[in-house]
Amino acid sequence: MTELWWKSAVVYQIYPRSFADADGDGMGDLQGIIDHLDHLAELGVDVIWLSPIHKSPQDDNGYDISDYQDIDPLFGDLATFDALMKGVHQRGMKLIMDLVVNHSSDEHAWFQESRSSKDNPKRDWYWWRPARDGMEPGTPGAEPTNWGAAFGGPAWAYDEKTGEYYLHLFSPKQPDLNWENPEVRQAVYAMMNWWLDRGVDGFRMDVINMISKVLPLADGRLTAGQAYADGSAGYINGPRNHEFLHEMYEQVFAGREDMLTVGEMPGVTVDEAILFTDQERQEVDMVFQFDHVWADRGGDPWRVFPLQLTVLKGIFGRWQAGLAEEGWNSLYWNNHDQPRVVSRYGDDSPEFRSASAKMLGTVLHLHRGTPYVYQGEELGMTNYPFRSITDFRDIEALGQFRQATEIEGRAPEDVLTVLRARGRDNARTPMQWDDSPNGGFSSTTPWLAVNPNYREINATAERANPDSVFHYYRQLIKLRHDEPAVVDGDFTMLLPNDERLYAFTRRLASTELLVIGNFTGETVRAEIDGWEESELLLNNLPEAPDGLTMAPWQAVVLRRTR
Ligand code: TEU
Repeated sequence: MTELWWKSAVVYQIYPRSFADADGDGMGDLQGIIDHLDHLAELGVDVIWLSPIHKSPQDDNGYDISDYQDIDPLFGDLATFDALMKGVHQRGMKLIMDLVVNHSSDEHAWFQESRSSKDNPKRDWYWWRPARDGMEPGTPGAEPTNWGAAFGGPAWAYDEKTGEYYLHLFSPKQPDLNWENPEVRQAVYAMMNWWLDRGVDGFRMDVINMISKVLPLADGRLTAGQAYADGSAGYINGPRNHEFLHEMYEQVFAGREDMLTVGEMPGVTVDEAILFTDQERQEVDMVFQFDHVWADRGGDPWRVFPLQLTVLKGIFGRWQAGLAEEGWNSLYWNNHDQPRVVSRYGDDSPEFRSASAKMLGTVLHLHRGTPYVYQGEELGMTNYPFRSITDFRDIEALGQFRQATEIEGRAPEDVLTVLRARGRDNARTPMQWDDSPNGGFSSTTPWLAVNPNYREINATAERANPDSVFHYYRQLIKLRHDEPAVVDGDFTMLLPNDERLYAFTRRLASTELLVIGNFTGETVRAEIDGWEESELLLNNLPEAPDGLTMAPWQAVVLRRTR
């Protein structure tokens, strides 16, 4: 059982740029993290995942790496990294790194060589292709395929030096590595072993279900009104994805103990996830799926639909059932790419912010799987009140805004409405530590504005208040550590057609837990029998519940034995 320690663990994600600025340049850094390790130890989390801190031109805030084996000077150096790792381990926690190897930065030495000439030995380390047959290289529409890039524009950049295009599924400064080439894979595995030998405990693998492309690369389907095609059929879960991850396991993780690997996989299906996470197949321990964070977007990327609770329950129900026997779920509401969940699926008004943040935490953490807490979630941090596009810093928001308004002709105000609700900068505003200027994040103006609500919502205030979101998250994390049914119990969804209440049971041997969360601002009675004699383990409101009648945004966890 020792290799499955992560089933009872809770992971905390740090976005270093926005966590804590120790050197006063407006940007978070490694020393800032060291200074706040006790906050995380007190919260009780088991693992810290660091978003990229490697050397990078910061085109996509570090998801564009120019040296995989060095620290960006913005964040510190390797000595400070080692000190951080030591501090984490001393507190009984583990540290996992981000692994961004679907693509590198265009400033990485590998790409510099690759682009230098057609016969360079590293030419084939990236995806180079000539212009479309019969078209003038470098002219609109001459790209080798019609795919769009995630941050706007085509997925191919023309390079005059050699007269060919290179593939970039994200920004032009993030060329895709060619995993078909065994030298690329060996270089990646060597780099991973170097970090593990240094003492890190595993990896979160960025878009790792995009590393295998379908050959030959071919046009995708064009949708009316969109400038570029969705090429995802050509790169999501390609034919060699499982093979590559198993090879990585053999060359990096085999023989190492107590590692944690989690693959970020946009568009992954339940059936695929079972294969990726079945321990016997030796690929990864768990995946990040996206269904529940895409539940409010429908088919049109430029519309926001109100959440339908039955849809959300359908999604979680399928994932819980699908990975019940083989494989394992990860559980998250938030990360550095998602808006703040209390603003998205809860109610961030002063009246209900705290209750709804706790309710959302309860429902998530009581599922079967490993929960992830994103920095500030434990404080109930909210979305930012963006006024205009100039308030955004994210390459995705800026790129998509440009494409939607300038090329696709959408109304700027409509596009802004969606970016306000869903933009990634909502998650990236600086951590709110106290009520001093800049929220205690930095002594100077931060790279991205602090949410003006930092005077009310901050770590110091949360820690001082026993009824806070912070102390409630401590209880949730402790419950996972103490109650085996939270970790290993089976899962049964109740009231699947109810649009207001989220309810389920977890059962392990003679212990059964009942979890109910009210997703509305109204009082709702749960029609569930047989829990009169149960014990109340958790309740997110100061008042005791009235039987199974749930007050606005109330959540309870009950336990019975039979
Ligand atoms: O994100 C992958 C991804 O699919 C994103 O495009 C995400 O779905 C989208 O931004 C949501 O709006 C990973 C990283 O988490 C992200 O920060 C990087 O920008 C991206 O890969 C490229 O490395």
